[in-house]
Amino acid sequence: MEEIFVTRPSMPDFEEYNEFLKDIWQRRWLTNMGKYHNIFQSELLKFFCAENVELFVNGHMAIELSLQAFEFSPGTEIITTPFTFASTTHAIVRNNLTPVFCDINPEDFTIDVAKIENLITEKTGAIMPVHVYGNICNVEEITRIAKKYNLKVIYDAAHAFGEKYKGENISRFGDVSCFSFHSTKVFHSIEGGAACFADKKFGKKLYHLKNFGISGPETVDAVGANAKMNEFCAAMGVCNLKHFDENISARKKVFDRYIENLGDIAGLKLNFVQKDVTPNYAYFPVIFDEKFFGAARDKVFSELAKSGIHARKYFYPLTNAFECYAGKFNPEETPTALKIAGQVLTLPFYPDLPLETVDNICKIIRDVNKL
Ligand code: T4K
Repeated sequence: MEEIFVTRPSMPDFEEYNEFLKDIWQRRWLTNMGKYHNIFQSELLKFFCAENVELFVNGHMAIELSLQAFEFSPGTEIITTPFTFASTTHAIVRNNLTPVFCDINPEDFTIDVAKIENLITEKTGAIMPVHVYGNICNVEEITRIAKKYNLKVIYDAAHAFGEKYKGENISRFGDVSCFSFHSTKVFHSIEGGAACFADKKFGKKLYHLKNFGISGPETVDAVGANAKMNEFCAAMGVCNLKHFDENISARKKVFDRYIENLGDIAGLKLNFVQKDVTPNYAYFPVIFDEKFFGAARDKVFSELAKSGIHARKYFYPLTNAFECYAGKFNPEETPTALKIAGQVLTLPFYPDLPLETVDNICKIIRDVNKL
């Protein structure tokens, strides 16, 4: 039985990547801001239409070090959502800051902007919303709130690579937007990440923080980490960037096929393209409402697994229900997120997923109630 996973990395031609490898081999410059790091950075600058881009070893470190670079005092409250990957919440906690969980809206699962202002206290320092599944947050309202209360905005844009809102690249919103280039993402550099931001001084801090806080041969002026992107990853990024558009077109075909197959089934909520957004078709989440569909999410999950189809429960459990945070947060305070986390399944979704496999996955879903 062929195993089908939730995603599968897109690969450039081996020969294409090999050309970069030959050069790296010969030059023996493997990491620490080398030739391909710098080429990748300048290509991304154009791609993102960003004022500044800093590369990282992964998306998590882009978020964690961005938070550190703002130099919030310990215990500063960061308003965020629990319907996300571990990274978002961990980045806050690892900076000795306090996550304050705002609920999500049931339409696109991003932060419920109507609930943000009630959570603001004198300890609030920032809002950290997540463009979850590539669904874009209400950036206009978030900007308005942040201005009114003088808060920073740090977007977890791990899923939003290449997207635009009203024609403007999504990297340009907030004080900083952090992207993931992990192998499982729409665009990858094996492992990798980037932060996009306007403030050059902030960028200088980020650069130091990703290299141990070293600012000169004899000067270490911050307690930094090692979060540099190596040359092999940067070269993969340069290669894959050339194929991004064709990748998105292929994803759209898979997306359309899912919609065709599942669009008319009662009790299923699909993730449609948002108004004014140029999408990247990053994930294919489906919400199973047991009452109307007739079967629970977990039943669908296990029926698919019997056929070797490994859908994932992104994002269950909520981060505010993680064992490592037991007793600290209460998931009941984010009831919509709690409900959605119990109903969601992200289906296999990648550019070269055969359309017949999509049909087969959808048939299993449709037939779940007959079993
Ligand atoms: N913020 C958000 C909202 C995020 O979703 C993430 C990461 C981050 C921040 C942090 O960004 P990074 O620091 O990771 O750059 C995966 C990814 O590892 C993670 O990047 C991603 N979010 C998350 C949503 O998904 P897992 O634990 O589910 O990965 P794993 O190993 O189970 O892989 C999923 C499936 O992909 C596998 O079943 C098979 C397939 N796969 C995976 C890899 C690694 C392959 O076919 N080939 C591969 O090389 O987290």
